[in-house]
Amino acid sequence: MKKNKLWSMAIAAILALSLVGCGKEAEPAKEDGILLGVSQIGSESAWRIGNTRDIEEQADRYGINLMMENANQKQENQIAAIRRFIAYKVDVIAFSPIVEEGWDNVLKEAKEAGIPVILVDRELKTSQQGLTTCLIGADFYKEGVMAAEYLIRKADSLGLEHVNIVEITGTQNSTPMVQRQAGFFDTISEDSRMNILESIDGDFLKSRGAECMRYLLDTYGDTIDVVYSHNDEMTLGALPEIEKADFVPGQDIIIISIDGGQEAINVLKEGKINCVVECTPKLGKALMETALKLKAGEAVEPVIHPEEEVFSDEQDTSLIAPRGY
Ligand code: GYE
Repeated sequence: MKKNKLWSMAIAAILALSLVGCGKEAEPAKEDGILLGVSQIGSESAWRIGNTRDIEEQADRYGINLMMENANQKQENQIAAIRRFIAYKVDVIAFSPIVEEGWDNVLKEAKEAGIPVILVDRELKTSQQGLTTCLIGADFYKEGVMAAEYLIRKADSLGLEHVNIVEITGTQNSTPMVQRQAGFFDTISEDSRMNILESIDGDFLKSRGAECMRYLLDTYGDTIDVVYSHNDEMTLGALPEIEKADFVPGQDIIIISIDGGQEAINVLKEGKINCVVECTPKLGKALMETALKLKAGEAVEPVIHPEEEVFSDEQDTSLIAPRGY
């Protein structure tokens, strides 16, 4: 990072500190002088943008000074950001690892510098224990299970005898990709009607969702009964391709998505998506509370999973409250 950027952040931090206490009384109590470095993956989805906004809002509420960097979907940018946080001597580091492997060196550097690291949203694998303190994020395995359980109920209600599924997955080797697939596969493997035609990497991106869907339609045509997509963005990319191929999404093909952003919920209400498993991006409050505890030297919960639900055509979708992301 350029020096002048560091200086402007330092000035912003000082300004933020001097403003604490001047404004209207806010709850929770604002803490003095905590600096939290957050490396965000990128801006690939409404989920991610909502997550970034929530972290910024909650840092503000708690009076925590935030250094937030966007890695534009690149692991090397995340590693470089964490190194800058260490050089800057932040109190706590938080990040959402884009993939699970490849973090050992930078995490050892944080440990040597005595800076605790919180995992937000996604997990990682390390060669030694104790390089991170805790995980604040969704139970992705359970999301996969909930998606499959919906499909089994849907197949029952339609009286289907054989169900051909295509899966558009999130970023290879990312925790939500691995666990959403595992939860779904483990659950459908108990139902002999279920058959996976192909799983294909859509990288959590809308453009890739469209490309994958074009390929899947070209390859499997009208044998596709179900699209299981690991996030709303890829689903929203796939739907127009299904329509262009003269199929009616939600009727000819059962569509199952994950995240529950407003745009996907609107499409669920129109009937073109059948089921959306919620994954909340609102992890900021738990993140701030955990960062404060770590700074105070207190013990923290090793895993915090938010509660999540399923939205589907089994319910009155007009009652779904605005989602906020
Ligand atoms: O589902 C997807 C995002 O890690 C839970 O990443 C997150 C996933 C989310 O880009 O939309």
